[in-house]
Amino acid sequence: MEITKTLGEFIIEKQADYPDATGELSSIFSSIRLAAKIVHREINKAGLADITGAVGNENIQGEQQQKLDVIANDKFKAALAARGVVCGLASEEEDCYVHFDDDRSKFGKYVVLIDPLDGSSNIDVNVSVGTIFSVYRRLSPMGEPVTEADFLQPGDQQVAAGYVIYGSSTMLVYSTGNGVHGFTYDPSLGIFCLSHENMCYPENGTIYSVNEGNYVHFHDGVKQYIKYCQMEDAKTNRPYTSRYIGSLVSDFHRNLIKGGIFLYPASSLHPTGKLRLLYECNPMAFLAEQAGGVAISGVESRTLELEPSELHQRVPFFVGSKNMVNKLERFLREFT
Ligand code: AHM
Ligand code: MG
Repeated sequence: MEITKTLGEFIIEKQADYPDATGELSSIFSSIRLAAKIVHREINKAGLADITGAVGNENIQGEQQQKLDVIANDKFKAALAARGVVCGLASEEEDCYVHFDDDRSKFGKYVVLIDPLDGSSNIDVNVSVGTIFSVYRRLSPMGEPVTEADFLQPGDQQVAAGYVIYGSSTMLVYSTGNGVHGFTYDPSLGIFCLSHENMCYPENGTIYSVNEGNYVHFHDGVKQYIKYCQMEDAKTNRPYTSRYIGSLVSDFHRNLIKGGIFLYPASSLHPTGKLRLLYECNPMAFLAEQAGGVAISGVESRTLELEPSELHQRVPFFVGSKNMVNKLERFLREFT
């Protein structure tokens, strides 16, 4: 790959578009970039070091914490705390939000929400996982402790969002509300290089991604849409291809590049859906919309406009190519 620009250079270049920028957001990206490199290193030796498997604890949502979940959470938290630019953090792996109260951090104007290692049940079987992050401006006065309200903001208030995919190569993909850009990590140089500038969701696609094992538990609208995907029709390139990794970042990343739809509906198993609004759905919805895609949580329910009620809230989530999500919405409207 020819190296055009590094992530650091790209961010500095973009910062020049905002004359009032103080560099705090750039520092947040530096922290995330550093932690991502460390997590990349840890994941790559996961089979050798004794870091796969469960810790033996359950997190707040009753799920087994994997060792790498805990490692990733610690690394991102430490990297963000060290630069003193973030006043608080909420993580899928922490029961409550964290307030950084050293002299520099407490005057930081941003909070970060993070899913440090999404899809972590895939680590033991060598399947791609990811980190998802989002950044908001704090609402509480600077210098004061952060409050829960700083984190319970609707997704359309995000200042930045992104993910790191630890796949066949490691990539960092982010948006600050001005398009979506992807950077591939070169481990031999230790730098992220611009590889996917201005990523755009194809308007149509032929991939649908859903845990079809749960089919019997889905509502009728989703069932009918899945049947539609499987029906033969040359004009619309159906039947579509079914692809489901079970790792949101990987499923999202593939569909963003190739065109497709990802579904994690509510069901009798997960009455409010499984994915977390703050750590998973909102950042992905922000990226999807920035790339020209659509993200909804139901009929006429744009995910980014949902008012969060609690830190670990779960919602149904449908995201992908514009025409595919719009079609799904028509099924949801008609059959539920
Ligand atoms: P996690 O954050 O505990 O890893 O769970 C989220 C993951 C997503 O990455 C993925 O889309 C989903 O759970 C898969 O769930 P399921 O196994 O029910 O299909
Ligand atoms: Mg997750």
